[in-house]
Amino acid sequence: GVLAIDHVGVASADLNDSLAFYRELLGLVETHRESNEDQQVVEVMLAAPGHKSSDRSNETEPATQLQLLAPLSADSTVAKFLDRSGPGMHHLALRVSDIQATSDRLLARGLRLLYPQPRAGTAGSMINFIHPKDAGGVLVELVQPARS
Ligand code: MC0
Repeated sequence: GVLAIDHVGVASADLNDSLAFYRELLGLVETHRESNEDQQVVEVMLAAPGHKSSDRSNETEPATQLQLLAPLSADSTVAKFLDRSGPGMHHLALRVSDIQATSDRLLARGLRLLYPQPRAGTAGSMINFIHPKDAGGVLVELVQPARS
């Protein structure tokens, strides 16, 4: 099932501007940065100070994070989103314990997932997406974290 709200993805046309806002002005802490060639994005993860979001050693789930997304190419999904909608909220990611089991349950209900099999997400995670038209207008990402 769903363990937590993993992150909220925000599409950014300029990572430096977004970091000036969220990191410098608001004091969020950068926890991770990665280029994902498959998704054609650069992503920066930010957490509230005091949360060690990469620490999975304790019992509690890591904090919900903010994921800034900037396109790596003009034909990427995030570039297309920026062209159409401008910068802003892009997706809601739910952390699941078993992405295959959750996917099977959704597919059995007739919902569309974007990929036939999970793909590589941030920090070794496995990800898939529910089509926004089957999720009340929200692009919902399913993310199964890498085992620690
Ligand atoms: C498009 N639509 C959205 C949307 N993007 N609705 C809500 N949120 C979004 N982000 C709407 C469009 O406005 C349109 O509605 C309808 O969905 C279908 O649009 P389309 O033109 O057929 O499709 P596209 O080409 O815009 O693609 C949308 C789609 C695409 C969701 C399929 O963005 C996609 O494949 N996304 C999954 C991959 C992704 O987003 N990667 C970046 C994050 P109307 O009403 O106009 O018909 S990668 C990531 O997050 C990784 C690093 C991680 O977390 O680990």
